[in-house]
Amino acid sequence: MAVRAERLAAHPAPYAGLWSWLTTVDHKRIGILYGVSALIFFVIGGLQALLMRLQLAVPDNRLVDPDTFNALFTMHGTTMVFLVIMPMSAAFFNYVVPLQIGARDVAFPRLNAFSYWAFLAGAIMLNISFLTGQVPDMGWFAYANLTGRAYSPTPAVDYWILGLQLLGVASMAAAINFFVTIVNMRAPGMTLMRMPVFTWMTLVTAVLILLAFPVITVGVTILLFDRLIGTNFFLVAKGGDPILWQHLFWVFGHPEVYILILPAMGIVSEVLPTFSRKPLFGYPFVVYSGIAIGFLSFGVWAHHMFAVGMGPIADAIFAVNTMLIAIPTGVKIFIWIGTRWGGSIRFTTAM
Ligand SMILES: [Cu+2]
Repeated sequence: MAVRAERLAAHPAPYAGLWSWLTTVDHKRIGILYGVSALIFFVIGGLQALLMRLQLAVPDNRLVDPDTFNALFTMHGTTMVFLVIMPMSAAFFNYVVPLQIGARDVAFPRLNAFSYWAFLAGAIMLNISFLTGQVPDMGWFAYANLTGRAYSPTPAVDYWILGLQLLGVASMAAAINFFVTIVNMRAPGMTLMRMPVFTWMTLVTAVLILLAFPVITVGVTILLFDRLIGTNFFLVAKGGDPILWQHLFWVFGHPEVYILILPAMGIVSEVLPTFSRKPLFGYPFVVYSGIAIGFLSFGVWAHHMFAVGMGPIADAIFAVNTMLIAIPTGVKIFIWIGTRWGGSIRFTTAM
């Protein structure tokens, strides 16, 4: 005890002040950092949306010029996906998952801090374009040829590319961290099918991030090569294929839809039983439907590309796969109804 007290005294007040927030590797504090950052970018993204709606409120409005509108549209989309919803999910992963599985922290606390700061660096890289006046304006899905040197000669697209690369590294590091944490660090006796549903959805989301984010990270990297060192991946005039970009973007972009919504579905599956004072109705179905959604989410990306002329067979397959996702999603909806059925529901603020 004496030795321990001496050691503690040698580190006076380790958890105070700004420096402690900048150097923290504590999962709850990193969760708070993610949450606060997400709310700040939510305000920025919301203001961008507000300007767009004001422009559209009356005919022949001249509030913003067309190029500014394109920039608002691009930055709003990218901000909401990467700088608001994903970090808001990360806030809950960090704060809640170690508590739910009885772990002292995530598996790699320093990597966790690295994820947050890489995320913030990517967010700053993207938004610093407002200061230089070269704001990305090619659409948040960045279709070729609009991203080529000929149509975007300024560094605007490069801010977007470098920002997304940093955000991709941050997300992949976080996904590895949470995958390892959930697989290896559960309390004794907590089998997979005893895990809380939010932890389950975090695990599925981590797998989706690990499979989807390498695609976009490689995609933006070869786009950077096209722009900076003259390769021809996406430029049709030089023998490249602009449709290749659409495939790379959407084979990431559609699983991303479920990377965004599965954590929220996990939260709903925790909140409803708590405030209905009943256990979750059909726990295994909630888990398996979440896994099914994750699996199917990789087979639907070309529903964003029906206009490019892939042919009736490909169009039909992607249309049918897209409709199939309605089944596990519907299972979840009915399970949420079943959870509330006959419960004594409390409408608190949290509910
Ligand atoms: Cu989609």
